[in-house]
Amino acid sequence: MLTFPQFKEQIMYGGHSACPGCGSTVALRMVLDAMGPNTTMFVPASCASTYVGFMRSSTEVHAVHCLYPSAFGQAAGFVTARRLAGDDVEVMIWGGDGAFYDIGMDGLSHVAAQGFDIVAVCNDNQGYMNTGHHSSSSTILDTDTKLTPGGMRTGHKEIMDIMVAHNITYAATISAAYPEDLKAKVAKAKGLPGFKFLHLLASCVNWGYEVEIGVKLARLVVTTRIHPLYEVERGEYRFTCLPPQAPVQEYLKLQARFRGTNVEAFQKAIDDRFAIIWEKAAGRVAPLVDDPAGTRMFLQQQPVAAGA
Ligand SMILES: Cc1ncc(C[n+]2csc(CCOP(=O)(O)OP(=O)(O)O)c2C)c(N)n1
Ligand code: SF4
Repeated sequence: MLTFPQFKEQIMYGGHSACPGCGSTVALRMVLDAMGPNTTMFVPASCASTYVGFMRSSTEVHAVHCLYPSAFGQAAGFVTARRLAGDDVEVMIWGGDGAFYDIGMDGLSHVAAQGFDIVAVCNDNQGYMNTGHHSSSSTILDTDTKLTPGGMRTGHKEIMDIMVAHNITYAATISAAYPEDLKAKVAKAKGLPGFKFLHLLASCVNWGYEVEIGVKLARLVVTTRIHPLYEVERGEYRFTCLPPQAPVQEYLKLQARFRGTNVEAFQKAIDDRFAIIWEKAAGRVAPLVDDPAGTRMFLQQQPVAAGA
């Protein structure tokens, strides 16, 4: 039998069926390690349905494979029943942007508003990837997909804002390139009561990049501020990691999906969006871990944030 000793202490095994260069599986391994062995994971239809697996599982923990619209309700029913039975169990949802932004959003809204004790992770790769890269309502401006040849003309939904508007306990953005920040947020979410939402932006080879650079792209989404790392606890926004800013072109040029992008307009859209989040956070920066990403350097460059 094949074994993968380098992963034997971890909840997710090697040898799963994701594409080489997949950013989601790198993140899932870290998320599961922080969630712990008592976790039951609900997986709406997505690439995870295959790489988590059903005939042969790639995880130590139980995974329940669900229809898109029912995943959130199934998780809510499960956590309620198990807690009533006095069981020590953590419930997590690992779904794509298809489930969170589009097809499952009604169920998501209901369980979030009702405050079920669930850690819901949106594994967002900005498109329906398992079926070959079709746009979803998380697909970012200008992206060339099979449904948007020549580039997406509209902006994406702001899922963090939508979830925060549900008055949930905790919401945070995460990236696989910042493992300490990611694990601290998962641990925090797990320890809080009620509904917790984590927004992962995960690289997918359908974006048209060289397979070696999945994690590099996960770092660039943060440094370019396309996916800034922040958290919202009971309505209060704060950045947890703010590396010095990189130009968006550093990110765009590595992916075929942005072939036709107007770089200047894209940069402006990203800067405008970041300014809105910055304003909501009122300049608050509170790293959860010891500054692995140069946040202090950023603060030195931005006197407005110092002491905020
Ligand atoms: C209601 C419904 N519509 C369509 C499908 C077919 N389908 C299976 S996986 C998938 C793509 C999933 O995309 P996403 O949720 O973004 O996750 P990803 O595969 O990108 O991780 C689709 C469209 C389905 N299973 N159920
Ligand atoms: S299609 Fe994308 S999300 Fe799916 S396994 Fe491959 S790299 Fe990962």
